[in-house]
Amino acid sequence: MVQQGRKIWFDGRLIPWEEATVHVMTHTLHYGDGIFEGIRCYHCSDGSSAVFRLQEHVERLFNSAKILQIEIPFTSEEVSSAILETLKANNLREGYVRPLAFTGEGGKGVSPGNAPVHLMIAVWPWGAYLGDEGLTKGIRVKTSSYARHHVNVMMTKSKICGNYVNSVLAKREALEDGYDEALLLDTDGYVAEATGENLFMVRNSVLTTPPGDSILLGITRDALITLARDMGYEVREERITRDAVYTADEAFFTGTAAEVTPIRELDRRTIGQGEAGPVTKLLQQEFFRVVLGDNLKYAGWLEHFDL
Ligand code: PPE
Repeated sequence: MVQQGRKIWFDGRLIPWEEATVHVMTHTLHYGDGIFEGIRCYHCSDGSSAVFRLQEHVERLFNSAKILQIEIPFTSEEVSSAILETLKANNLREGYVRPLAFTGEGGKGVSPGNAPVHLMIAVWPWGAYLGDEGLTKGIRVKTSSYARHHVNVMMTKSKICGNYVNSVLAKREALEDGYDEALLLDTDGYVAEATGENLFMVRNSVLTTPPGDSILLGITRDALITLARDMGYEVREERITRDAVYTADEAFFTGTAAEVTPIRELDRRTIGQGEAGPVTKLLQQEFFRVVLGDNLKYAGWLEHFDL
């Protein structure tokens, strides 16, 4: 259970957390036709707070809605200010932001018909997604028995609620088998992504990450590609096989929730030295400098606000 916030923004109004409820006939509850975002806000070194890449997340929210063909009844400017308003109303200096648009009551059967589209924004404190130890020492990963969606089965560029049943199945399997996270292959058998993270591997100081075919184009992935290139590393977007990861020098996951999490083992093969590798550590360090406002080169990625 998440540590709950105080207020939730629901269709334009801030209401108490406990009162933000929906009817059981909510269309999205039955068919999964909603879309969401995951955003982090950090307590910066200068004492202010900042949302990381707010504009890109809001843009992806609207693109997700476009792909699913639902109309968010607010403008992107309204959504951005509502996010900041919700953080302030909850007095949250650092934590996670979850905007979710969903179809309500009205449609019968699969078609949402004229069901209204609702939008809610919840925020809560959220520490290291894969554990503090995972963030420093690395996590153990298993290739999933479930494949990631084929590009014509689900729209993988959209954060559609229903897409995540695949993630729930894979995560449950990995945890029950004693691992921290699942790695999903695409339907051609190449490495796609994890249940909520993108993958990078490092070999001879060159970074490789799967191309944007059947994955969610992560905003953290994009940040890491930019940071790594600016630091002088070569970054390739290329298909990767699971055995290439087994023999990589280093591997790590990226995601809003997972931030930059080293992978120390995949399918009982130790990756590199079985700990966070030197390139991973450097990039992780740089990532945290950026989100905490300590690297002004990327100041444009931070939307500062004061409580
Ligand atoms: N792939 C998937 C499938 C995914 O869900 C995420 C985010 C990413 C890649 C990384 O994208 P980005 O956050 O833009 O770097 N996963 C979100 C959901 C986590 C959850 O448990 O819910 C997140 O990290 O917020």
